[in-house]
Amino acid sequence: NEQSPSVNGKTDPDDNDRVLQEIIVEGLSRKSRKEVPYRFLYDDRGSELYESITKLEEYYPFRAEIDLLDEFVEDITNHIPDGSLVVELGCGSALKTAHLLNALVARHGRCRFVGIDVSESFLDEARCNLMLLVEGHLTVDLVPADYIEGLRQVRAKYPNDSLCVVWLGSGVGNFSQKDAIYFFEDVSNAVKSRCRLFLCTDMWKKDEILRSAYHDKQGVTEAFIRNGMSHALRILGHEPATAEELSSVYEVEINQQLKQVEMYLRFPQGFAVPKHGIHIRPGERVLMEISRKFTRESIHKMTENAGFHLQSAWHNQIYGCQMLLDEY
Ligand code: AVJ
Repeated sequence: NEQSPSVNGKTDPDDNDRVLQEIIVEGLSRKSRKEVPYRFLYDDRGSELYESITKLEEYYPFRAEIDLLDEFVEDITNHIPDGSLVVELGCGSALKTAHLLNALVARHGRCRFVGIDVSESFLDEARCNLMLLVEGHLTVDLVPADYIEGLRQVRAKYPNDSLCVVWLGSGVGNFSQKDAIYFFEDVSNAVKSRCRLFLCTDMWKKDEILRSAYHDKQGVTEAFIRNGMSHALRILGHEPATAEELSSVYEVEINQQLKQVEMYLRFPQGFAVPKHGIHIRPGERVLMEISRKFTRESIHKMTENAGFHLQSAWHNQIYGCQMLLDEY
Protein backbone atom coordinates (compact mmCIF):
# COMPACT_ATOMS: atom_id res chain seq x y z
CA ASN A 1 0.00 0.00 0.00
CA GLU A 2 2.91 2.34 -0.75
CA GLN A 3 2.08 5.85 -1.89
CA SER A 4 4.45 7.87 -3.99
CA PRO A 5 5.75 11.00 -2.27
CA SER A 6 4.34 14.28 -3.52
CA VAL A 7 6.43 15.86 -6.25
CA ASN A 8 5.25 19.45 -6.10
CA GLY A 9 5.93 20.00 -2.39
CA LYS A 10 2.22 20.25 -1.61
CA THR A 11 0.79 17.93 1.00
CA ASP A 12 -1.13 15.17 -0.60
CA PRO A 13 -4.58 14.44 0.92
CA ASP A 14 -3.29 10.90 1.47
CA ASP A 15 -0.59 12.32 3.76
CA ASN A 16 -3.31 13.70 5.97
CA ASP A 17 -4.94 10.25 6.14
CA ARG A 18 -1.61 8.72 7.03
CA VAL A 19 -1.13 11.17 9.88
CA LEU A 20 -4.60 10.33 11.21
CA GLN A 21 -3.86 6.62 10.90
CA GLU A 22 -0.66 7.02 12.89
CA ILE A 23 -2.52 8.82 15.66
CA ILE A 24 -5.13 6.06 15.89
CA VAL A 25 -2.55 3.28 15.69
CA GLU A 26 -0.51 4.84 18.51
CA GLY A 27 -3.51 4.73 20.83
CA LEU A 28 -4.75 1.28 19.88
CA SER A 29 -1.47 -0.61 19.66
CA ARG A 30 -0.49 0.07 23.29
CA LYS A 31 -0.25 -2.90 25.61
CA SER A 32 -2.64 -1.34 28.10
CA ARG A 33 -4.78 1.79 28.49
CA LYS A 34 -5.75 1.76 24.85
CA GLU A 35 -7.52 4.84 23.58
CA VAL A 36 -8.89 6.67 20.55
CA PRO A 37 -8.49 10.50 20.71
CA TYR A 38 -11.80 12.33 21.11
CA ARG A 39 -11.43 14.24 17.83
CA PHE A 40 -12.52 11.10 15.96
CA LEU A 41 -15.97 11.42 17.54
CA TYR A 42 -16.83 14.28 15.19
CA ASP A 43 -17.33 13.07 11.67
CA ASP A 44 -20.62 14.18 10.02
CA ARG A 45 -22.66 11.50 11.80
CA GLY A 46 -20.88 12.21 15.09
CA SER A 47 -21.67 15.92 14.87
CA GLU A 48 -25.33 15.07 14.27
CA LEU A 49 -25.35 12.73 17.24
CA TYR A 50 -23.72 15.34 19.46
CA GLU A 51 -26.44 17.76 18.50
CA SER A 52 -29.04 15.17 19.58
CA ILE A 53 -27.16 14.75 22.87
CA THR A 54 -27.53 18.47 23.61
CA LYS A 55 -31.31 18.02 23.38
CA LEU A 56 -31.51 15.08 25.80
CA GLU A 57 -33.36 15.48 29.06
CA GLU A 58 -30.42 14.02 31.03
CA TYR A 59 -27.68 16.06 29.32
CA TYR A 60 -27.61 19.19 31.49
CA PRO A 61 -24.35 21.00 30.43
CA PHE A 62 -25.68 22.53 27.23
CA ARG A 63 -28.79 24.08 28.79
CA ALA A 64 -26.98 24.97 32.00
CA GLU A 65 -24.49 27.06 30.05
CA ILE A 66 -27.20 28.93 28.19
CA ASP A 67 -29.00 29.60 31.48
CA LEU A 68 -25.78 30.79 33.05
CA LEU A 69 -24.96 33.20 30.22
CA ASP A 70 -28.53 34.40 30.33
CA GLU A 71 -28.51 35.03 34.02
CA PHE A 72 -25.15 36.82 34.24
CA VAL A 73 -24.67 38.36 30.82
CA GLU A 74 -24.87 41.92 32.14
CA ASP A 75 -22.18 41.38 34.72
CA ILE A 76 -20.01 39.40 32.32
CA THR A 77 -20.03 42.30 29.85
CA ASN A 78 -18.80 44.53 32.68
CA HIS A 79 -15.57 42.55 32.47
CA ILE A 80 -15.12 42.94 28.72
CA PRO A 81 -13.89 46.50 28.14
CA ASP A 82 -15.11 48.63 25.27
CA GLY A 83 -12.85 48.26 22.24
CA SER A 84 -11.53 44.81 23.06
CA LEU A 85 -11.59 42.21 20.36
CA VAL A 86 -13.77 39.25 21.29
CA VAL A 87 -12.15 36.08 19.91
CA GLU A 88 -14.04 32.85 20.16
CA LEU A 89 -12.40 29.42 20.05
CA GLY A 90 -14.56 26.92 18.18
CA CYS A 91 -17.34 29.40 17.53
CA GLY A 92 -19.42 26.84 15.58
CA SER A 93 -22.60 28.51 14.39
CA ALA A 94 -22.16 31.24 17.06
CA LEU A 95 -25.71 30.91 18.37
CA LYS A 96 -24.69 31.06 22.02
CA THR A 97 -22.21 33.84 21.36
CA ALA A 98 -24.83 36.01 19.68
CA HIS A 99 -26.40 36.56 23.04
CA LEU A 100 -23.17 37.79 24.59
CA LEU A 101 -22.39 39.99 21.58
CA ASN A 102 -25.83 41.57 21.74
CA ALA A 103 -25.24 42.49 25.35
CA LEU A 104 -21.85 43.98 24.44
CA VAL A 105 -23.37 46.05 21.63
CA ALA A 106 -26.08 47.23 24.01
CA ARG A 107 -23.46 48.27 26.56
CA HIS A 108 -20.75 49.82 24.39
CA GLY A 109 -22.68 50.65 21.22
CA ARG A 110 -20.27 48.47 19.23
CA CYS A 111 -18.41 45.20 19.27
CA ARG A 112 -15.69 43.51 17.28
CA PHE A 113 -15.81 39.76 16.97
CA VAL A 114 -13.44 37.13 15.55
CA GLY A 115 -14.63 33.51 15.33
CA ILE A 116 -12.13 30.69 14.98
CA ASP A 117 -13.30 27.27 13.85
CA VAL A 118 -11.88 24.41 11.77
CA SER A 119 -15.18 23.97 9.97
CA GLU A 120 -15.75 26.43 7.12
CA SER A 121 -19.41 25.45 6.86
CA PHE A 122 -19.85 26.41 10.53
CA LEU A 123 -18.19 29.74 9.80
CA ASP A 124 -20.69 30.41 7.00
CA GLU A 125 -23.52 29.67 9.42
CA ALA A 126 -21.92 31.91 12.03
CA ARG A 127 -21.79 34.81 9.57
CA CYS A 128 -25.51 34.42 8.74
CA ASN A 129 -26.56 33.98 12.35
CA LEU A 130 -24.64 37.01 13.57
CA MET A 131 -26.07 39.19 10.81
CA LEU A 132 -29.57 38.10 11.76
CA LEU A 133 -29.26 37.97 15.52
CA VAL A 134 -27.04 40.83 16.53
CA GLU A 135 -28.48 44.27 16.12
CA GLY A 136 -26.28 47.31 15.96
CA HIS A 137 -22.66 47.89 15.26
CA LEU A 138 -20.88 44.56 15.05
CA THR A 139 -17.84 43.71 12.94
CA VAL A 140 -17.23 40.04 12.22
CA ASP A 141 -14.01 38.36 11.12
CA LEU A 142 -13.91 34.58 10.70
CA VAL A 143 -10.77 32.48 10.73
CA PRO A 144 -10.79 28.88 9.47
CA ALA A 145 -8.06 27.29 11.57
CA ASP A 146 -7.45 25.25 14.69
CA TYR A 147 -7.39 27.16 17.97
CA ILE A 148 -3.71 27.94 18.40
CA GLU A 149 -2.99 28.61 14.73
CA GLY A 150 -6.11 30.79 14.64
CA LEU A 151 -4.92 32.79 17.66
CA ARG A 152 -1.51 33.31 16.04
CA GLN A 153 -3.21 34.68 12.94
CA VAL A 154 -5.43 36.93 15.03
CA ARG A 155 -2.45 38.33 16.94
CA ALA A 156 -0.53 38.92 13.68
CA LYS A 157 -3.49 40.79 12.21
CA TYR A 158 -4.31 42.79 15.35
CA PRO A 159 -0.92 43.28 17.04
CA ASN A 160 -1.96 45.97 19.49
CA ASP A 161 -5.49 45.06 20.47
CA SER A 162 -6.70 43.83 23.82
CA LEU A 163 -8.23 40.43 23.29
CA CYS A 164 -10.97 38.66 25.12
CA VAL A 165 -10.64 35.00 24.22
CA VAL A 166 -13.95 33.24 24.76
CA TRP A 167 -14.18 29.49 25.09
CA LEU A 168 -17.69 28.24 25.63
CA GLY A 169 -19.07 24.74 25.71
CA SER A 170 -16.79 23.06 28.24
CA GLY A 171 -14.52 21.87 25.45
CA VAL A 172 -11.54 21.96 27.79
CA GLY A 173 -13.15 19.00 29.58
CA ASN A 174 -11.86 16.74 26.83
CA PHE A 175 -8.24 17.57 27.69
CA SER A 176 -6.28 15.77 30.38
CA GLN A 177 -4.95 18.06 33.11
CA LYS A 178 -1.50 17.95 31.53
CA ASP A 179 -2.74 18.69 28.01
CA ALA A 180 -4.89 21.53 29.32
CA ILE A 181 -1.90 23.13 31.06
CA TYR A 182 0.11 22.94 27.82
CA PHE A 183 -2.85 24.25 25.88
CA PHE A 184 -3.17 27.43 27.94
CA GLU A 185 0.57 27.97 27.68
CA ASP A 186 0.21 27.72 23.90
CA VAL A 187 -2.67 30.20 24.05
CA SER A 188 -0.56 32.59 26.05
CA ASN A 189 2.38 32.28 23.65
CA ALA A 190 0.14 32.77 20.63
CA VAL A 191 -1.51 35.94 21.92
CA LYS A 192 1.64 37.19 23.73
CA SER A 193 -0.14 39.54 26.15
CA ARG A 194 -3.08 41.91 26.55
CA CYS A 195 -5.45 39.01 26.76
CA ARG A 196 -8.30 37.98 28.97
CA LEU A 197 -9.95 34.63 28.89
CA PHE A 198 -13.63 33.89 29.39
CA LEU A 199 -13.80 30.18 30.06
CA CYS A 200 -16.93 28.08 30.57
CA THR A 201 -16.54 24.74 32.29
CA ASP A 202 -18.72 22.10 33.82
CA MET A 203 -18.27 21.75 37.57
CA TRP A 204 -17.61 18.59 39.60
CA LYS A 205 -20.84 17.18 40.98
CA LYS A 206 -22.68 14.11 42.23
CA ASP A 207 -22.11 10.76 40.57
CA GLU A 208 -25.71 10.08 39.60
CA ILE A 209 -26.13 13.30 37.65
CA LEU A 210 -22.91 12.70 35.73
CA ARG A 211 -23.71 9.07 35.08
CA SER A 212 -27.12 9.73 33.59
CA ALA A 213 -25.85 12.68 31.53
CA TYR A 214 -23.25 10.43 29.87
CA HIS A 215 -25.27 7.21 29.82
CA ASP A 216 -28.68 8.38 28.70
CA LYS A 217 -31.69 6.06 28.53
CA GLN A 218 -32.19 6.42 24.78
CA GLY A 219 -28.60 5.39 24.09
CA VAL A 220 -27.69 8.47 22.07
CA THR A 221 -24.37 8.97 23.86
CA GLU A 222 -23.62 5.30 23.39
CA ALA A 223 -24.27 5.63 19.64
CA PHE A 224 -22.06 8.75 19.57
CA ILE A 225 -19.16 6.90 21.20
CA ARG A 226 -19.61 3.79 18.99
CA ASN A 227 -19.65 5.99 15.91
CA GLY A 228 -16.26 7.38 16.98
CA MET A 229 -14.80 3.88 16.92
CA SER A 230 -16.35 3.08 13.53
CA HIS A 231 -14.93 6.32 12.20
CA ALA A 232 -11.44 5.49 13.48
CA LEU A 233 -11.56 1.97 12.04
CA ARG A 234 -12.79 3.34 8.72
CA ILE A 235 -9.72 5.58 8.59
CA LEU A 236 -7.59 2.49 9.19
CA GLY A 237 -9.39 0.75 6.33
CA HIS A 238 -10.51 -2.04 8.63
CA GLU A 239 -13.40 -4.24 7.48
CA PRO A 240 -14.75 -6.41 10.30
CA ALA A 241 -14.78 -10.11 9.35
CA THR A 242 -18.13 -10.77 11.05
CA ALA A 243 -20.94 -8.57 12.31
CA GLU A 244 -20.26 -9.68 15.89
CA GLU A 245 -16.55 -8.92 15.74
CA LEU A 246 -17.05 -5.32 16.72
CA SER A 247 -19.92 -5.83 19.13
CA SER A 248 -19.11 -3.76 22.18
CA VAL A 249 -20.41 -2.73 25.56
CA TYR A 250 -20.55 0.97 26.42
CA GLU A 251 -19.25 1.80 29.89
CA VAL A 252 -19.19 5.05 31.83
CA GLU A 253 -16.87 5.41 34.79
CA ILE A 254 -16.72 8.32 37.19
CA ASN A 255 -13.09 8.81 38.16
CA GLN A 256 -13.20 10.45 41.59
CA GLN A 257 -9.48 11.02 41.74
CA LEU A 258 -9.07 12.75 38.39
CA LYS A 259 -12.55 14.28 38.63
CA GLN A 260 -13.60 13.13 35.23
CA VAL A 261 -16.18 11.07 33.42
CA GLU A 262 -14.56 8.33 31.36
CA MET A 263 -16.32 6.76 28.38
CA TYR A 264 -15.21 3.32 27.23
CA LEU A 265 -16.09 0.62 24.73
CA ARG A 266 -15.43 -2.92 25.89
CA PHE A 267 -15.01 -5.63 23.25
CA PRO A 268 -16.14 -9.05 24.60
CA GLN A 269 -14.69 -10.89 21.59
CA GLY A 270 -11.67 -8.72 20.96
CA PHE A 271 -10.48 -8.02 17.44
CA ALA A 272 -7.35 -7.39 15.47
CA VAL A 273 -6.22 -5.06 12.72
CA PRO A 274 -3.10 -7.02 11.77
CA LYS A 275 -1.77 -4.63 9.11
CA HIS A 276 -1.50 -1.94 11.80
CA GLY A 277 -0.32 -4.18 14.64
CA ILE A 278 -3.53 -3.70 16.63
CA HIS A 279 -4.77 -6.50 18.88
CA ILE A 280 -7.68 -5.88 21.21
CA ARG A 281 -7.84 -8.81 23.64
CA PRO A 282 -11.22 -10.41 24.41
CA GLY A 283 -12.84 -8.33 27.13
CA GLU A 284 -10.41 -5.43 26.76
CA ARG A 285 -11.72 -1.90 26.75
CA VAL A 286 -10.76 1.27 24.90
CA LEU A 287 -11.04 4.79 26.34
CA MET A 288 -12.97 6.91 23.83
CA GLU A 289 -13.44 10.20 25.68
CA ILE A 290 -12.93 11.94 28.98
CA SER A 291 -15.04 14.81 30.23
CA ARG A 292 -13.29 16.57 33.07
CA LYS A 293 -15.30 18.41 35.70
CA PHE A 294 -13.80 21.35 37.53
CA THR A 295 -13.51 23.13 40.81
CA ARG A 296 -12.24 26.66 41.30
CA GLU A 297 -8.89 25.23 42.39
CA SER A 298 -8.52 22.94 39.41
CA ILE A 299 -9.21 25.83 37.03
CA HIS A 300 -6.55 27.86 38.80
CA LYS A 301 -4.02 25.01 38.55
CA MET A 302 -4.77 24.56 34.88
CA THR A 303 -4.25 28.21 33.88
CA GLU A 304 -1.71 29.63 36.36
CA ASN A 305 1.41 28.46 34.48
CA ALA A 306 0.18 30.37 31.46
CA GLY A 307 -0.09 33.51 33.59
CA PHE A 308 -3.87 33.76 33.70
CA HIS A 309 -5.38 34.77 37.00
CA LEU A 310 -8.93 34.48 38.15
CA GLN A 311 -10.68 37.80 38.17
CA SER A 312 -14.28 36.82 38.45
CA ALA A 313 -16.43 33.70 38.46
CA TRP A 314 -20.11 32.99 37.94
CA HIS A 315 -21.85 29.78 38.87
CA ASN A 316 -25.29 28.31 38.88
CA GLN A 317 -26.14 25.02 40.60
CA ILE A 318 -24.24 22.89 38.15
CA TYR A 319 -22.21 24.95 35.77
CA GLY A 320 -19.61 27.69 35.91
CA CYS A 321 -17.66 30.25 33.96
CA GLN A 322 -14.70 32.40 34.86
CA MET A 323 -12.95 35.50 33.66
CA LEU A 324 -9.19 35.12 33.79
CA LEU A 325 -6.68 37.88 33.06
CA ASP A 326 -3.12 37.56 31.90
CA GLU A 327 -0.34 39.68 33.37
CA TYR A 328 -0.11 42.84 31.36
C1 AVJ B 1 -18.52 18.73 23.86
C2 AVJ B 1 -16.84 18.09 25.40
C3 AVJ B 1 -18.65 19.47 26.13
O1 AVJ B 1 -17.89 16.48 27.53
O2 AVJ B 1 -19.99 16.94 27.80
C4 AVJ B 1 -21.22 14.83 25.47
C5 AVJ B 1 -19.00 15.97 24.72
N1 AVJ B 1 -19.52 13.54 25.13
N2 AVJ B 1 -21.57 13.55 25.71
C6 AVJ B 1 -19.00 16.81 27.09
C7 AVJ B 1 -19.90 14.82 25.10
C8 AVJ B 1 -20.56 12.78 25.49
C9 AVJ B 1 -19.14 17.17 25.60
N3 AVJ B 1 -18.28 18.34 25.24
